[in-house]
Amino acid sequence: MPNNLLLGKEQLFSRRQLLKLGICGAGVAGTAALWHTLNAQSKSIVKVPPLAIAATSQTTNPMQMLRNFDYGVVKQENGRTVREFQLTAGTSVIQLNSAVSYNVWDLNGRIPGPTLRAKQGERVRILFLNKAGHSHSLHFHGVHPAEMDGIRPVSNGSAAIYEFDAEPYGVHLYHCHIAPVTRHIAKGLYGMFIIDPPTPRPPADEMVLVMAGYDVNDDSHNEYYAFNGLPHHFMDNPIPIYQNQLIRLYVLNIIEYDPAVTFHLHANFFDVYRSGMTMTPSEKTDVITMGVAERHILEFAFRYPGKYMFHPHQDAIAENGCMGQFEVIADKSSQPPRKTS
Ligand SMILES: [Cu+2]
Repeated sequence: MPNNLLLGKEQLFSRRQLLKLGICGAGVAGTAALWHTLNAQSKSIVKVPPLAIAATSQTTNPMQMLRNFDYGVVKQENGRTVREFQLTAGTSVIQLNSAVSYNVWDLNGRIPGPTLRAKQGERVRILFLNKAGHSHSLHFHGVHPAEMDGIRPVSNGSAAIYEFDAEPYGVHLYHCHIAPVTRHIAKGLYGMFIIDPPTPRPPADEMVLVMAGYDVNDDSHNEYYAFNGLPHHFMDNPIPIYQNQLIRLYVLNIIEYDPAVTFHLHANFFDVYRSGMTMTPSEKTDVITMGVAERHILEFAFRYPGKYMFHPHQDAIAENGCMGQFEVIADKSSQPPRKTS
């Protein structure tokens, strides 16, 4: 078990260090490669409409982040699959609307941070480099030893390595855990961490929706809210999906300052897989309450073409940016999925 080793950035990202860590090697083999192949095959039978990604800042591009998963670099070490990720904290300015810009902390130049994805039982290694000006850290939800808990500050210009086994499967998250934690999270240092189950879930059009808030005047209240980083983006740019296609939403509520929000889907009901930690749904509903850091898998298919909204049912939160819509495209050849009929 390596320590939570603090390294200078030159050391961490020098070729020698990368070689030592094995990043430069190829080494993708065995079950991990097979898992990728099977994933690719199952995705090929999922109907995903062509996506027009609107030009926004690199830091906040909700549509691009929607179906974007970071599988890291896979290799074999001592007979085990190790999945390595690199996360760099930085600073940037985002444009919340035509009049309001906001200074944020980002991870790999984006808010939310990358959606990291591993398979249960793999070894996960995260190389964290802090270039964001203040001390930060990465705390992962899941099961791991105390020294990997990510509460130790990583000073500006320094790096740390977090390493642990990916368990249990589910929809988890990671975030900075440096005080005041509320502020460090609200300024952008968070992302989703998906651990896939040993037996893959059925093929679906998979998407990530992260609900977050922005306190732009430092009064400990949010003035703006967003899905995937940018207020109102999915209202102005509806998410295209196909009629009768199974949709799998990975939804995270990381809205600080508000104790809880709901997630509501118009004209439909969804199956709930609480924390993504079951293979069978626990309930079917059209509105679910989510406390801070709660996250679930929600599955549904739309029977009828058209535009359908989704948003927290606290309307003030929705009206201040946490609101979007699906555009269901007619597909006469499709049949309703068995589970939503
Ligand atoms: Cu921080």
